[in-house]
Amino acid sequence: MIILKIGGSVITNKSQENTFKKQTMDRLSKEIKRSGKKIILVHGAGSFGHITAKKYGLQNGFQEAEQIRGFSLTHKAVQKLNSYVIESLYNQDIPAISLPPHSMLRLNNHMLKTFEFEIFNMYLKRGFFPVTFGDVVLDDTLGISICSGDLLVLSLVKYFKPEKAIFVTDEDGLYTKNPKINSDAELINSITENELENLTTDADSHDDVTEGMKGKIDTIKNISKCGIDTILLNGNKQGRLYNVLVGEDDTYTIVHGGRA
Ligand code: IP8
Repeated sequence: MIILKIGGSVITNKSQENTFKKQTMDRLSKEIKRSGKKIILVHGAGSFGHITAKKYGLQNGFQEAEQIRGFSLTHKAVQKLNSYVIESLYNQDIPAISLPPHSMLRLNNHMLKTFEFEIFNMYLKRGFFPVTFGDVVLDDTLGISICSGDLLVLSLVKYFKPEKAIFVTDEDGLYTKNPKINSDAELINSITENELENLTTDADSHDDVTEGMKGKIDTIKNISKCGIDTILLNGNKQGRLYNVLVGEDDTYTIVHGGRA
């Protein structure tokens, strides 16, 4: 089984609120279908969640009554994006089922407290294609908070020990420097968890409330510590997701899981 995250930067236009990149998602759905792989899919929020979450300061926990409205509005937005993703999968005859985090997990000071992992297992066993996503959630200390897709991936990896974790992003993989602002940045084809420690990242957060690239590297380090390989690939390039799903060669970065 594979844990697959499709980043919000791939399936939404991050600079324009609530814009879904349907063509890109439809192509990725086809590549998923063609691979025939058993997958748990996680997707990010992109411009359907981050802008409202930031406006209402949801990442900092409950501070004022107006945030309750912000929480609902943010959930409504990410749920809408999720419905578009699910529809795209259905159109490829993939039996997608939506598992919204707000109703099945709780955080405690941004860290995972409870998560009904077994529901994923039960749906998988019955032949469904579980889909979850970055969402607003309850937090025992902060009252309310955000659960990023990356935290979901890490938690699912720890529980399910999949054959690999895949991050579909809008870059070819990991670079020696942030490629969006450094023209001499070089793509890293293969790297170990130890070597990741030395990788510096310039912030590239757009309006992310969930830390952007720095957070992603921390997540990948933790996935590696579980002994699982992580692959980062460019979802805007046709066929790359399919090739990685079925284990064929292409352009990407592989982060080798450290065998403890
Ligand atoms: O896009 C963030 O999830 P991410 C979720 O995976 C919200 O970081 C609600 C902003």
